[in-house]
Amino acid sequence: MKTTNAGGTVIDEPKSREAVKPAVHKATAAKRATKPSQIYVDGKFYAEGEAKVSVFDHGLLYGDGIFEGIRFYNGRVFRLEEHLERLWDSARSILLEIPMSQRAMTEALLETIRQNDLREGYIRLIVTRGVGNLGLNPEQCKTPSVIIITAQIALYPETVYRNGLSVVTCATRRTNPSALNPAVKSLNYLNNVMARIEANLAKADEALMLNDEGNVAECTADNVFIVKRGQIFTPPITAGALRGITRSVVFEIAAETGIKVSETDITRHDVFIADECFLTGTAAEIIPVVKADGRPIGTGKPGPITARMVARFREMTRETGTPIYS
Ligand code: PXG
Repeated sequence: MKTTNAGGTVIDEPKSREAVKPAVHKATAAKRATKPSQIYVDGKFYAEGEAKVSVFDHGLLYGDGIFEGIRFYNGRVFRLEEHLERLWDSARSILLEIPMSQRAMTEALLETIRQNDLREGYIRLIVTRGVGNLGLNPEQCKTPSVIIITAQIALYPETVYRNGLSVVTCATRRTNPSALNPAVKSLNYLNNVMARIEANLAKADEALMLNDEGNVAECTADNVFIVKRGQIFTPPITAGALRGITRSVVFEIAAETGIKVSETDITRHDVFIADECFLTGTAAEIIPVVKADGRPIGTGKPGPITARMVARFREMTRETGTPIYS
């Protein structure tokens, strides 16, 4: 999937086989030609060509910073509070002081969407360690930078939700939590990028990442779920998974529907013998997986529990969230 901001910048999402082409909206393309995207940098808005960070920002030099990917639907930001909570948790973990309150951040986010006149889309919220010198010591960096970028998001075509994705297990292990905890949504995504490259080389849609124990951690930008005999299983955060916001929505939908969810270690074998498998993430939403390492999962088609999750998730995204324009 690709997201394109109003000026045409493309952000690659879990990429897919050739049949999976991003939906490009013509009206959006026309608008793009006339109005460049407005990007928030430290309290001011800049046209995208003018929005810049210093080459001495430690976000660039060391990946020292944090981010969130957030979606808005139908004029409302989905799960904004949860995203901000997670951002603040990431910041605390790496001793980064976000230079504004959560309330002010909410206003900055909403104002960025308003400046871009959008009702549906994607927000990339970034907090970098800020400008320092060429040494890695963060004490050099006096003021963190806050950047907010909005993008038009192209959903996977409906066929992907109907036909599902393929995954391959990659050799690149998910970062050991004692080295860098994957629960911190940091700007250091090289671990995930290396896994993504493996998926690309294998011509798969996504990479299944294992932890040092050989258990499933997650995919490169999505949490993993399997369904077996009517129950749902997903790796615990301690297995090296991000505490995904979409993941937590799946827990809610399952509770509503009376389906049991267990956070438990999952092996590749469990994935191979699952009745269903799906991935969750802000960009991908809830997306079925029908093949793992060449083995069809279940019937080789998206299963009924996955379909139910997708349908209810879509309802929730339409009906709930922080209003942008009122
Ligand atoms: N695992 C990882 C490693 C992630 O980065 C998820 C799971 C899913 O979490 P949410 O909260 O989105 O349900 C993520 C999501 C994007 C993007 O453009 C998102 C992520 C990383 C890179 C790109 O949405 N994080």
